[in-house]
Amino acid sequence: MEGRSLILDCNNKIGEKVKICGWVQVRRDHGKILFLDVLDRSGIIQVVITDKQDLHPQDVVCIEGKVNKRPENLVNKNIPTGEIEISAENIEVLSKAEELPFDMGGKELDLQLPTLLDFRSLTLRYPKVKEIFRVQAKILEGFRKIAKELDCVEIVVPEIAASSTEGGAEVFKVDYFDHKAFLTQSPQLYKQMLVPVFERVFTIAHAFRAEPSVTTRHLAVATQMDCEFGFVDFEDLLDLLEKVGSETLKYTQDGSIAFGKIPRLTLRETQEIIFKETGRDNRKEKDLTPQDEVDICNWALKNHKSDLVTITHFPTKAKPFYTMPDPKDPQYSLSYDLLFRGVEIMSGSQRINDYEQLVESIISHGMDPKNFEMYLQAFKYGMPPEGGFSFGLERMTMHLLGLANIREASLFPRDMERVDVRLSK
Ligand code: AMO
Repeated sequence: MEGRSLILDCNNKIGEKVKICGWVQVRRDHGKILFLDVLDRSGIIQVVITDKQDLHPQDVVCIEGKVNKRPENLVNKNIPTGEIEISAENIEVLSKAEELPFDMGGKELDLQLPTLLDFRSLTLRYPKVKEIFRVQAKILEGFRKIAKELDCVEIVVPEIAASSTEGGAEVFKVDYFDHKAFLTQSPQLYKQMLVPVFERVFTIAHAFRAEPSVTTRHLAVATQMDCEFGFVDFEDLLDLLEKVGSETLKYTQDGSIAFGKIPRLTLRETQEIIFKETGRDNRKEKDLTPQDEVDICNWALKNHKSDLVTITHFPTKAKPFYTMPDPKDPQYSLSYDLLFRGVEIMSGSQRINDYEQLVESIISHGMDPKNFEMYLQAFKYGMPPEGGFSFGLERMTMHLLGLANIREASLFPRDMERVDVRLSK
């Protein structure tokens, strides 16, 4: 728009004439004077209008006017433009908005989750909702930055595959011309195939999970931030995952995160601590329960001043086929999870890189090696020791911001009950 100033830049234009463009956020009528809060990508500003105007929230406007200093007693310390306002001289309406289904002018958007999601293209505009996704963008940026610093090449991988990757029933089938195919449950197989190509790769990919249950921490489509490294051993992988996890979180510049040295515990050690601390005896379970995850994170924060804790050595049987059993005790595997503030945000492992062993593992997991033909090629023709991990973007966002439900951390969440609109409608 010709001559447009960004709202935040008006701070440097006191006394000048400007043209701002944005959305009407709030309308306040005070007798003959009308106050508007107008919002653009840089910020929000108060506009003073002295003639009659038919303007409503979410109308798109361009306003020309003079930037004035506000009287001392009317300064709003809560916003960066709180010391100024614009007295409108000319108003152009670029787009009229229909009457809103709910009030978006308050300090909080007081809506139940289903309504928040039913009106997603509207509610995402609300500053506090929008802020979630600015933070999410930072997480993505931070992850990319550290992955590149670690010499990983960014790859883009397919989302339709001939076989399921993580095993289990949680896989979406798709009609692929005259054939059946699957939506990838993770970029796993492809990132591994690319290790002999680049040694180190990373990708940000969708994970399609036909999760049959409705929980506050599962989506049917999640975003995974994956790395895979060649020529690494288990200790290297632990160092790498902790580095990627903490650097990604640091990049958000959220001052509330505790970055003490990250404790590393085996699953059994973790369960032992939980037994001692709480009396709950899960020492024979093959995974941590949600409450275990909360308890061990509280323990790590209290004893190590760390919001992160690494758990290793999950039972081999409970892990996907590509996971390397621990040569010292093959019942357990060279696998790890990273927990953050009470939830698993990352999972990964050292991989089986021997072709014969991998074929055996596929069979012992009840799958057919024929369905993994191209994947197995990579191992037939020279695969170094390798491993990697995957961070869940929405889980990280959720627990960084203390959101109650993972759906709030996904722009357009998919679950059993919703594909944009409610399926039961
Ligand atoms: P896993 O299945 O543990 O491992 O997934 C890795 C991370 O992705 C996130 N995540 C999810 N987030 C929301 N909803 C879901 N349904 C969901 N599923 C997964 C979690 C989880 O920690 N291929 C392996 C990783 C590897 O070994 O490199 C994998 O997908 O944050």
